[in-house]
Amino acid sequence: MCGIVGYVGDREATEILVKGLKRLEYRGYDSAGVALINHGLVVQKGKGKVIALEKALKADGVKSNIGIGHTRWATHGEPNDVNSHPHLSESGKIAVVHNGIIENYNTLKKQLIERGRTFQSQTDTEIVAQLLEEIYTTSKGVNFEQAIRLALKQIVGTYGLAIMNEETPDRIFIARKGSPLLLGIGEDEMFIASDASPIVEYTNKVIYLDDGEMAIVTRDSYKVKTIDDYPLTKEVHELAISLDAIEKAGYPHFMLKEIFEQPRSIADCMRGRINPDTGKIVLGGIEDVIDELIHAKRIVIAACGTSWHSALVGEYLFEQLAKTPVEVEYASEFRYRDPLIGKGDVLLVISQSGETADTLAALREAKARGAMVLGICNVVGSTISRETDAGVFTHAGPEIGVASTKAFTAQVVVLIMMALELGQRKGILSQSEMNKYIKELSKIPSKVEYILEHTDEAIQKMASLFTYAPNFLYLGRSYNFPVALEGALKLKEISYIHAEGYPAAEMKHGPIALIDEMMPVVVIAATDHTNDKMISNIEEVKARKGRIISIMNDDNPEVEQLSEFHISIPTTADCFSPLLTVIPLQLLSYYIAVNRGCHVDQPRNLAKSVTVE
Ligand code: UD2
Ligand code: GLU
Ligand code: MG
Repeated sequence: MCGIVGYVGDREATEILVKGLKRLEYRGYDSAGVALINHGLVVQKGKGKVIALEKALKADGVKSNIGIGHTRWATHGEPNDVNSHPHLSESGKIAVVHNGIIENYNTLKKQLIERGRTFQSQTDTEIVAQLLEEIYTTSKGVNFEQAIRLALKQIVGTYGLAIMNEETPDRIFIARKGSPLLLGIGEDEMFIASDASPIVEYTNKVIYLDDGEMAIVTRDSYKVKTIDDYPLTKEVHELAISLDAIEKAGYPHFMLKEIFEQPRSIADCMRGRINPDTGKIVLGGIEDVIDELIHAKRIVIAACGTSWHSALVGEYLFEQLAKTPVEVEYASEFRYRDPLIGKGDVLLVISQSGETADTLAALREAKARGAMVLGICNVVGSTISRETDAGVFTHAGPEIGVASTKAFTAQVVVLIMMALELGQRKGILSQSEMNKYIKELSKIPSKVEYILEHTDEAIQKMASLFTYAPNFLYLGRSYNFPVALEGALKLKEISYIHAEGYPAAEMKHGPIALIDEMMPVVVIAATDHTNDKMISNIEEVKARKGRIISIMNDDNPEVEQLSEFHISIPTTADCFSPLLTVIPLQLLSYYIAVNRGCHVDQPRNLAKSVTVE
């Protein structure tokens, strides 16, 4: 999920690698490292900034004309020196850098340990180096390139890989499945990178690897083929974009990039955890505490901001699917109000960064009072993930835009998986219900993709009509009430328009007074079991001449007829609906903010992770 860079040519590789890693720093990372070949393989790596790596390399003074480098954003194993990349095979002859997640690494690791291999790290990546060496050294007549292909056949998951073997010191092997990789072609030199930012200053001729492809790269040649050994002739593209644009993968803002990343981040979050074949969900992170969770008197969820909205979705989920009572608290309030919590209770905290000060304080408070504390965090190794008794990582990849988007959907996916697993283990959900839910859950990434493809243009048009609206109202019921809050928060955060989210029926008790022909009202009418009620609420708005924008399921003629604008999205189970309905709202707030000339990625007065009380 983070950065890869590679070089082979006549120049000093360390300089190009270090510079390249610095170019990749914008993505956020926790450790960095390089592997070089000078007679044998030499690795320098560690936790912390690229500048520290640079110093260590200078001190070492290793010279080399070939190397691979990596900035890590941990998914498996905490960020520390040992877990940073490159990873070596047991003999130290093979080095690997990897972006992505090897889903079946545990099974492979067990097999390799049985064959006598010793592992150094907790990462999923190390198995690639070890498996490769195992195949290479034990299979007769298999050269290194063939060994790579055989190893890749055994690997399940996503990868962008760059590999070196000291026995073939003139070449770098790369392979891609799900994590981007490109090859930059120079004069008697070649560059490898996970995005173009590290190589744009050296060459503008690039080849983009597609999924299922690999390449063998030397200073003056490259061979691209499929991992089934079918040779390919790839188009050489010309890079003609600025560095800034490259860092954002061609998107004008990180926020938009992250919105469009959601089909991937949601799939990554579910990877290896849901199994449509067995109808089971296994969250390794809560395995040890599942009994305590099953017998919990109640779950209190504490969070701030967007995470608090996913917490509210969590309440509906746990109460419906697992019949466990839930209360949701603002972390900042919880800690100061002498809360009633103790043994037998579970406090679940949610934080993208895992560093949110109020949330951390709430967890310490609950822990001190004897509750079990669980976390849902995006950043591996963060303070909250370390101080909780157990938890689940969202694996959404680094989120850079201040307004949270992909972290929200990943949090909701984790809550869904937790509620389903708990519901099944408590005997509340039957196997056939589980099968149905899991099947539907596995379709969510493609449904999100569909929404992004089919609604983006209409939302842009709509946004231009409402750019200067001074107020917005967002209404939702049931699972989509928290989404109404989230839609309003997104708009406030990045476009500075006053917006309120409300439970649709509650509107009658106050906010309805605000409605006139100037007021845009976004109604999230995509929850089946409240559809009729929602229609009445829309009528109430319409009777007061409010301008209705509805987010509705495909084929809902009544809602469509009542709306001035409507965005149709695919149907799903009610309890999964927030994962789909929030997408158009993220886009709407984004385009309005852009039209208003706001600083989308760094809105005024806001910080990405709020580490003060
Ligand atoms: C974990 C490991 C993975 C592998 C796998 C084996 C990590 C990051 N993941 O993936 O490497 O060993 O298990 O099946 O190393 N945790 C907290 N608080 C939080 C979030 C997580 O305590 O807020 C703990 C959690 O209880 C677990 C560990 O961190 O012990 C990793 O959590 P995970 O969600 O990545 O777990 P899993 O099984 O998907
Ligand atoms: N899954 C690998 C790890 O945790 C790679 C992470 C990355 O893409 O940086 O080490
Ligand atoms: Mg409740």
